[in-house]
Amino acid sequence: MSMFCFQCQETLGNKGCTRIGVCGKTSDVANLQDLLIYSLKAIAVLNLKAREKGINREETDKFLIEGLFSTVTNVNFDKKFFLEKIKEAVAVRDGLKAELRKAGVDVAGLEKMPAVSWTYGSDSDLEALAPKVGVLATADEDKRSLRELVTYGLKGISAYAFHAYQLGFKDEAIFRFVEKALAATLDEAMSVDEYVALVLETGKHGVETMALLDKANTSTYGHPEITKVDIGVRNNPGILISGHDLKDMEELLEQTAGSGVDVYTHGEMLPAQYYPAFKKYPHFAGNYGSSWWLQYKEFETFNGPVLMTSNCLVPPRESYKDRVYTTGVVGFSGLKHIPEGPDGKKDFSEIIAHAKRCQPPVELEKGEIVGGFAHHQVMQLADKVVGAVKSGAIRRFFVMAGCDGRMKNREYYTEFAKALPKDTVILTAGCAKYRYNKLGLGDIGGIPRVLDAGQCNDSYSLAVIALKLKDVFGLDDVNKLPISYNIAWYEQKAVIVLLALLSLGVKDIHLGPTLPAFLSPNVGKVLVEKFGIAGVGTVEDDLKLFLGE
Ligand code: FSO
Ligand code: SF4
Repeated sequence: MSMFCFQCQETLGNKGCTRIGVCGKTSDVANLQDLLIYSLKAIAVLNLKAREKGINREETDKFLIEGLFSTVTNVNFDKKFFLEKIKEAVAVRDGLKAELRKAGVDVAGLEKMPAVSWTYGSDSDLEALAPKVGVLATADEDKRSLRELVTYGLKGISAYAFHAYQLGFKDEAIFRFVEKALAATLDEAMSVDEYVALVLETGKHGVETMALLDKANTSTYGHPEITKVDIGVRNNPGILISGHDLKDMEELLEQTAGSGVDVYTHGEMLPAQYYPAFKKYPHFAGNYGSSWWLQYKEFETFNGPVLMTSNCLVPPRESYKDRVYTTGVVGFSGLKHIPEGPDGKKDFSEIIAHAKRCQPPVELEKGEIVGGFAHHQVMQLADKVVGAVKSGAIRRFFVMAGCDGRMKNREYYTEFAKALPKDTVILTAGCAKYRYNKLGLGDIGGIPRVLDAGQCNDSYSLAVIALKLKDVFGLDDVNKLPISYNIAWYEQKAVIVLLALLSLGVKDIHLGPTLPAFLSPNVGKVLVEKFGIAGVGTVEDDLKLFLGE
């Protein structure tokens, strides 16, 4: 075994990647990611103490969330990046120790924790330590499971907090919680029950973080509105932008204006099409292709440069590698990275010049897809929706949010969507939608049968919609609504979406295509008993179960 990672749904054999990641992450990178997390935990321990002394630096908060985000699946594969980040983390950690000493705090007690006191001389010291501080360093399988569940939730929180931060939105309480929870994963005295409580608290802060990002996105770019998105191509050369960062989207649209280059969205950037602020750009073309894992084909035929603003990056093929650019926390050795300038802005001129040398994209398909059903828009249609439910025209809603992935068993979601009775509506968010958003499932009295709220973080919108419908129908429990949850997960942002739903009291969520490998049998049992979490079965059996037939 040269590594151990089981943080995503595609982990090898649903047990763990031990030699190389199914995602393409090499073992040295996997181990260095573990060492970075270990270093961030030490910063969290010290920063909590520093806060008590009134020492509170925003750079430290940002460093923590950026570091956590960089270890999310398919974000950063670059060994050099992680070596640098770990060194920076040690410097931040030691800086905090020095400040605490200066403030009269005796750090000797904290230094008894190996995470707070280890030192290194060279890169090879880092590489020697890295394999020893990962997931398996926690021997007790239940504690390991709960610590990782919290850590993955924090990675999700950090990704969303980072996007909000880019737009100038931050919340001290979220930073503080990230530190508290990270520090708790080093606490040898914490019991299993205390960790279970921490898992729920993580979900609560997940809701707050998604609410913050929702506020950041909607107050900056307006509320998403019903939009028909072209899925064909135009005649100009184009730039394809993927990932989740709307600030990058805005800057790219601004800088490409009048250049003769069109901008297309890919994967999780599709929902950018729904924001009023972006619609004013005539060169903002449609959405090209589908979800992240098909990029090996779709980046090829796009012909022009691609900008990855967050996950999911797949190790690029040689044939198009020179056209892929990364930005933000995304990284891959050999790809060009566009950094943030000292003024906080990014310069995309190299990508624009590159696009001008390229052929226009090859057409993959023709037509339109409809989206933009985030909470604000849906609430404007509330009368119609409520009327349809009361008249029986809509029998049930199915929340099918989350992720897509490359495994064959995800065909389940397409088949499930096809098999749903015609008086049901799918509420979706995240890249999971690509399994059924082009099926032409029709509408119910003008309400489309697939309502796309946006990116995976916009699962928050679906929770808001459910809570508002609960009030409209005068119910005392969100679980009494005619809504079933059949959620697909892949990486750690989906983990925080799940924990957020649990913290809102949603029960009986079905999670697939497989249950997380990081849930030990006992932790899995707690989730089943307390929240009614279940896996997925066959389409036929699940439909009967959901529809009570
Ligand atoms: Fe998908 Fe990837 Fe948004 Fe995830 S592109 S899988 S949950 O990173 O982030 O939905
Ligand atoms: Fe394996 Fe997923 Fe970890 Fe990649 S992120 S190494 S696929 S468990």
